Amino acid sequence: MYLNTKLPSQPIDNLHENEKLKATSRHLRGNISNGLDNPITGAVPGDDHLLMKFHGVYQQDDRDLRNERRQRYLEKLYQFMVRLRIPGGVLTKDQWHGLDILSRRFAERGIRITTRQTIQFHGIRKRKLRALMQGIHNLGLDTIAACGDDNRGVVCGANPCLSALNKQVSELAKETSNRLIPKTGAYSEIWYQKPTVKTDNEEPIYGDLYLPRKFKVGYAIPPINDIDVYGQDVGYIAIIENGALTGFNVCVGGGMGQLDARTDSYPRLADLIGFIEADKAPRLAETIMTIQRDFGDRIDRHRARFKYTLDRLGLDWFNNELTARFGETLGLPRPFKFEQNGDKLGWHQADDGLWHTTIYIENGRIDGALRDQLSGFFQFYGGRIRLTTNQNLQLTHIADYEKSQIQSRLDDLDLLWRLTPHHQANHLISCVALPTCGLAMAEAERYMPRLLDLFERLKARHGVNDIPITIRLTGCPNGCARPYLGEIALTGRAPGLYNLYLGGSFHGDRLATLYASNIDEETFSILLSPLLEHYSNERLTNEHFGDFLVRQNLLDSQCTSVNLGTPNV
Ligand code: SRM
Ligand code: SF4
Repeated sequence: MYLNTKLPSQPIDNLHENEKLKATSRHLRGNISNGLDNPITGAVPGDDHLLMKFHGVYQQDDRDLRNERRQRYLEKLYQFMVRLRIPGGVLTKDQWHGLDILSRRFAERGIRITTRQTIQFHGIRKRKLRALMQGIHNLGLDTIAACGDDNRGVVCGANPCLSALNKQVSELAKETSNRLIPKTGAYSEIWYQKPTVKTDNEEPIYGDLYLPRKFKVGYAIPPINDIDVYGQDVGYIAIIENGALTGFNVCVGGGMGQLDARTDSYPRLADLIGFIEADKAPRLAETIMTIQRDFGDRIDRHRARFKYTLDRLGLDWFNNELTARFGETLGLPRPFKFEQNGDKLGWHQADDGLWHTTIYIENGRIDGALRDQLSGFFQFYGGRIRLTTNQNLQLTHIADYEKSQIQSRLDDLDLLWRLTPHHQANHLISCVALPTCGLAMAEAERYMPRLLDLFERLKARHGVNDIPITIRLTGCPNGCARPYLGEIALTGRAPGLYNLYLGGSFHGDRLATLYASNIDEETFSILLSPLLEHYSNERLTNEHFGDFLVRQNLLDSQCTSVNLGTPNV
């Protein structure tokens, strides 16, 4: 039976297999420890890889090598991806230095900044996992709940112009994350090999079944919607009155993931439901999460996200349930304005009098020469660091007297151009996809430089090269680069083929529409060219591309489709 929910009781046998696994896992212990010590295979036997996600660890294999290994009768090249929990993306310089060393010692493909402003290491071998996890622990960091059916990393806008405010809000993000992480002793038992005493109330919030599915909370600081607040399960929009934070507008039920094969799966924009005072935000997030815990679908995992719970039970029902559980009604939403969802580049002197700037990192991937350049830079750097949800690295809290030194140092290391790359680069994000992501159907990160080049040439041909347009690229419809909030998006269908979405807004408050299916690169250019031409000739002053397409009614699907064949990735 359900152990911690108010749903009509369901026998556990009726629920999805993952629910049974969680229920019998002894709070995420499973047999993970033994699996790590098993030298026969590079994988973790049985279903324990599913439990390891809650610990921030994903079992993967190198998909580039699958065929070759199959032909040689070898098991897949199993390896692990480790995702850190870094609420608000805030790191010290020493932590960065430590992560750099760990990446060199344990990971392949360096450091990867994610679209939820944390760091992933790819390509870790099983026998090295514990040492890596202990290394992360020694830096004062952890990986708990970075994946799994729990509250994931809590994100916070990295608006460089509002640094004092950012400090306040990112502390709330941290408080929210700490409050909502699983409390099981399994994490330190398995990774640090420290015995813990298992109590009856080991998971006071989650209970034995944890959540039906992942859950995401984010704090945005207007006018920048870098976190894509309408794509979060719970999105908070900071309300600043007379220069001070008064609280947050509250949005619920956003989400990107969809399956092309299921018409009852879809991306959803969050609904704005009210206003809450700042200090109450973490508790409100917990209350909303418990509603999802108790009413989310535990039978059909594809319909288990909070957005479907809301659509199934209705916003009125939800608001009543929230008031009953939270003990008070939310206030009316307050005015705010978003201007963009890309990062704000260049140097900015913020409300704390200090300087902040963003280093553009293509795809968030820091490897090879770039990793060495950054290592050199950080040996000298005295300020602080923030990761952004656009996969960039922010240098923060730099005093006046340090700024020119930093500028020269960045110049010496050939990093200076990264503070103001070409407009378009800052508005294109892509997910990891191949070779590590098990769900990828097409390339994303590795294809992104070519797409950027192609798109910049297209824009130049139509004389709109100086106008930023958001593009999102993903290797499948799951939406890890939040494609459906881009003005243009390509989501992978098969090698070299993508679905094309158009018409999201520049600041991420309108969903893009499916415009063409299964298109290749050439068709992308053919379809985009006339639209860019129209845009070039007929746009209003300061009108963004997505808004133009909507105003001109140019979003009727082209229904272009090519024969898919059998994907061979
Ligand atoms: Fe994601 C699954 C990578 C942000 C929606 N995502 C995955 C997995 C773990 C594949 C898997 O389950 O086997 C990918 C690992 C690839 C790899 O090799 O590293 C993966 N997701 C990523 C990252 C690294 C993309 C990136 O390039 O930065 C992002 C890590 C975020 C983090 O630090 O926590 C990442 N994923 C997102 C986002 C964006 C966000 O949260 O702001 C979304 C859309 C928002 C949402 O959740 O609705 C997202 N990822 C998904 C989904 C679809 C979920 C759904 O509702 O259906 C999956 C598939 C799943 O969970 O079944 C998925
Ligand atoms: Fe993998 Fe798809 Fe997410 Fe890209 S969008 S990382 S291909 S799950």
